[in-house]
Amino acid sequence: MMSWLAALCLLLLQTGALGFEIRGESLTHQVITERAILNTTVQVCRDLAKAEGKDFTFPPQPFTAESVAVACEASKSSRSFQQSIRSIQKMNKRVDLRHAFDISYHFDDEAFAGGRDIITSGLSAIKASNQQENFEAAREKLGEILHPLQDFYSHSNWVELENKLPNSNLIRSGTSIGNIADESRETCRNCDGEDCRNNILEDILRENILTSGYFSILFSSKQKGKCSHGGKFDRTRKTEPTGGINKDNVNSNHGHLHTKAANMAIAATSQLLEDIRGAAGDRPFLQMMGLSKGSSKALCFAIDTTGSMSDDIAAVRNVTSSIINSKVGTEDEPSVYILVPFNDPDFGPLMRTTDPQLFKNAINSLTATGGGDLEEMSLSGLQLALTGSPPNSEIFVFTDAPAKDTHLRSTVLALIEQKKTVVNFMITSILSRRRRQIDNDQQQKLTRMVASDVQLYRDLAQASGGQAIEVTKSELPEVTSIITESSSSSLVTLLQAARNPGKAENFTFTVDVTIRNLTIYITGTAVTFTLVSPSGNMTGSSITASQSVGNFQTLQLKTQAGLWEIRMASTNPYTLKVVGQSGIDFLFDFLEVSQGPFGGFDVIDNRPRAGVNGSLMVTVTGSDSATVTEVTLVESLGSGEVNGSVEAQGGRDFLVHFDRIPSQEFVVLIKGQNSNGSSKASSVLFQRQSPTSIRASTLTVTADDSNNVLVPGTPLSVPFSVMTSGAGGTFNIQANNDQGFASSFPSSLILETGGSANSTVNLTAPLNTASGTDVTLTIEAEAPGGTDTNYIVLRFTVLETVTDFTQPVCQLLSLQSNCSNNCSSSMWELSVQVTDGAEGTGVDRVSLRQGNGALNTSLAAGSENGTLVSYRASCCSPDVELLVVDRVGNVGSCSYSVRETTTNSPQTTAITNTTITNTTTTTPQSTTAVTSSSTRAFQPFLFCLSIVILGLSLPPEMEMH
Ligand SMILES: *[C@@H]1O[C@H](CO)[C@@H](O)[C@H](O)[C@H]1NC(C)=O
Ligand SMILES: *[C@@H]1O[C@H](CO)[C@@H](O)[C@H](O)[C@H]1NC(C)=O
Ligand SMILES: *[C@@H]1O[C@H](CO)[C@@H](O)[C@H](O)[C@H]1NC(C)=O
Ligand SMILES: *[C@@H]1O[C@H](CO)[C@@H](O)[C@H](O)[C@H]1NC(C)=O
Ligand SMILES: [Ca+2]
Ligand SMILES: [Ca+2]
Ligand SMILES: [Ca+2]
Repeated sequence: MMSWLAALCLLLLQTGALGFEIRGESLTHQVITERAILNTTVQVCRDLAKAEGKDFTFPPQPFTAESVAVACEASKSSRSFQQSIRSIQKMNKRVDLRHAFDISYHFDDEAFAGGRDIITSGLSAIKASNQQENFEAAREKLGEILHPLQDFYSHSNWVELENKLPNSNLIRSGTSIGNIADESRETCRNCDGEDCRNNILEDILRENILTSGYFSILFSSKQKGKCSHGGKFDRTRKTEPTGGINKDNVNSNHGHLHTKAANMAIAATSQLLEDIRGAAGDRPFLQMMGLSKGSSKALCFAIDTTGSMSDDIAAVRNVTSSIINSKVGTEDEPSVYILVPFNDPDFGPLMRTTDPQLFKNAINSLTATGGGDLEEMSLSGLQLALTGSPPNSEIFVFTDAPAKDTHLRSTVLALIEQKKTVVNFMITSILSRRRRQIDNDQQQKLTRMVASDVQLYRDLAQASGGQAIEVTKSELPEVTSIITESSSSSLVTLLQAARNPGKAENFTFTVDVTIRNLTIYITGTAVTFTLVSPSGNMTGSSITASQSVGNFQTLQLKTQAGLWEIRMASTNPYTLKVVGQSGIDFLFDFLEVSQGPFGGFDVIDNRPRAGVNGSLMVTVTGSDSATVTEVTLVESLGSGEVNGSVEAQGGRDFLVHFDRIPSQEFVVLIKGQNSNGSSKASSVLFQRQSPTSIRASTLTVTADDSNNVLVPGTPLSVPFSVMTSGAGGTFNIQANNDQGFASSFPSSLILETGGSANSTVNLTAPLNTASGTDVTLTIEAEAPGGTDTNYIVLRFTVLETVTDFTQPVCQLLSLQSNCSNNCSSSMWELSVQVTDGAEGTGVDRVSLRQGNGALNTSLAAGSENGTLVSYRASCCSPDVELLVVDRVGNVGSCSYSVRETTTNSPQTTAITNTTITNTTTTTPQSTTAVTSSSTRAFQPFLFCLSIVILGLSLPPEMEMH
């Protein structure tokens, strides 16, 4: 399949421009998305500050992720905020690659109902995910639905109709989107170039009729009399009426309206975000954005709860208490606490909370029982911890037993790479195991975990940049300090290497002035080394504290900026890791030339291609002035390295090209400068390294996850394909999901050399699965001989079909006020009944959007779904806005006010006019039938073919496709 045609196609597409840029005056989907997120986030933080009686200072315009995080008192989570924005942008951009020909995703061809359906059903999934705190799933879906929402303003004539506000019914099902042109209604006249400004027919404009441009990259035919999208990709632009109406960039047919359309798209995006915020609540909304008050880090434990583990569990209790006691309320407080118990045959469920006390209780209620034979379900537990924790987390696995579920090895590796999460194993000797009734045979085996069992944990730890710490149960409390240290929000890795077998080697690393608490971790037995500080001091005087327990050594160093050296002299296997605390770190993603019609680059979500050239996007976090000067791919287990060429992309993004992606596993090492002043002398050299080891592959695994919603009880078929650029043969296939849902898939596929094969995974969620449940499916393909694997990680949201699209309504029962001129000495109060209607899902939450009085809610007696709300406030706070949310996240709002009007004479307190406003947001109700969109999906190579045959040249990327 990967024929000369595909190769030619790739070549052609390489002329496409890069995706992440801001071009000239035109605004991309990326910029529109970021601006709206920053804008809405600032509002949320301001409202929260206000509610807490704190001052709030708006950051200077234009906002940046950094400045907004600071304003939100969440400077420690600026990295995860940035990463969240990036992931939303990535999914937005991906719509142009995955759904290039689905008119509904772009509001082309007057596909208004289909477009709105994508937005509203996506919105339901986002709200359900947020309710279950599955924020990653929520972000991905958000990116996907923002694309059509934003395209509406570029591709329809909403702006030409001189609307001043976004179309808020695009986010509400069952409402009227507008007066949509009939299929037979002509909407445009011929135009060319400049005169396209006025190509929409006058009667369309006069009668306020909604239309959008027709678009096709393959066919020139379109509905008679209809406007085209226009632009070089659109073949319908040459069919009468010629020309187009898109506002994708300033040079488009309606480019003069580009800025207006883009600003409207920003406002519409803000509106949608506001709706999500209303349904989720302010704190959960910020969590979805990756912002938390304290650290951005999760505290995550996967704990073996089988019989022999009671000592270990006691140690976990201790460390948990000490972290919670010392960090709650500080900026190092974990953003979320995660616990996954595992046993045999059971594992899970995952427990996730932001409440430290609940977490303590959960750990306190763990008991050590059962487990049967020696091996336990450690990898199943770890899998759940990996999928359930935020990206870039650090997980601690406590066990004293080998894994029973070793078939999950490559799944766990895939998840480690994909989430860039660090996994540490705390392995306790099982010498003291007595509690089980076991036969003699097993008793023999129970002396100690054999080396090969431990090696699996060592390999996983090493690949993730973590440690496999092996100690006795009595030593365990001594090594738990590593948990406290690594839960510090600003932990960065300077250097990391593993050697097996060990070999004498000298490692150097640069320590910059921003680094605090420089620490070296070494694992291995009888590892000897010499440390040389920048001032030339040998081991000794630069070490402020050291500890050695089991196979694990910790050295705390006197932090001194400059070049350090550690000379390892050992021939025993070892791992070496140098960490510190600093605000400056980086994010990275491998890129590939996009297979979509618009060229550019797409982010690679799995292993990059081995042995060929490749590109990497690096983003510096925690500093607005840092630049990257050097990026190197360093083999994790050897000393080979590949240097890249670095191109600044503006902002904090750097694009790096490599002639060759190493075939051995490697880490990403960046070096750069942070100028914290104007003079060169004050610029600081720094180095950072990715903890995660990356593997490249000659296999490619792709899957069609365009339907990423699972209806309980209904099997979902997920098509996937496997390609190899190497030798053919029988490729083993595995598909594992973290929820243990039923699935079926072929155990192997046969590929020819350089060939590909397609198949499907069928996945079914049990009937009783809660809406918003997240399931992560990992599909892996293994080359013959097991030498090479690649994978794809897919996320699905379980969602019961939503039938409730209306928000709860308020009914004013009473309003009393005795407000006088001296407002501070008088009060007013009101009583409201909130209901969600007979067909509704019921009132879930009532909260204050505006007003600082006291709110009380109680279930109304005898009334179905009703909630009684009473509100009492000082007359100095005469307005109140209630936010009323139902169980599926439809958000309504009700405003009331007692305002003094027309009292000019200060003495006449008796004659006060009080206006009582009772506004409930209502939505026009109409029963527009929502029909599914017509899809014109083609294989990428097919439209490449058409480009070749038609001899189209590829223009630079459009801003809003
Ligand atoms: C910013 O957000 C607020 C509310 O979240 C919205 O009213 C306003 O229109 C947004 N500003 C822009 C420029 O979109
Ligand atoms: C827990 O900590 C307390 C004191 O902090 C100590 O006395 C106790 O031995 C510890 N227990 C374990 C199992 O680490
Ligand atoms: C490490 O450095 C020391 C001192 O410069 C040198 O004597 C030694 O040969 C080096 N070791 C290796 C393996 O390069
Ligand atoms: C560095 O470590 C010490 C002791 O481990 C701790 O007291 C201190 O708070 C740490 N410093 C920072 C900046 O976290
Ligand atoms: Ca056990
Ligand atoms: Ca067992
Ligand atoms: Ca409802």
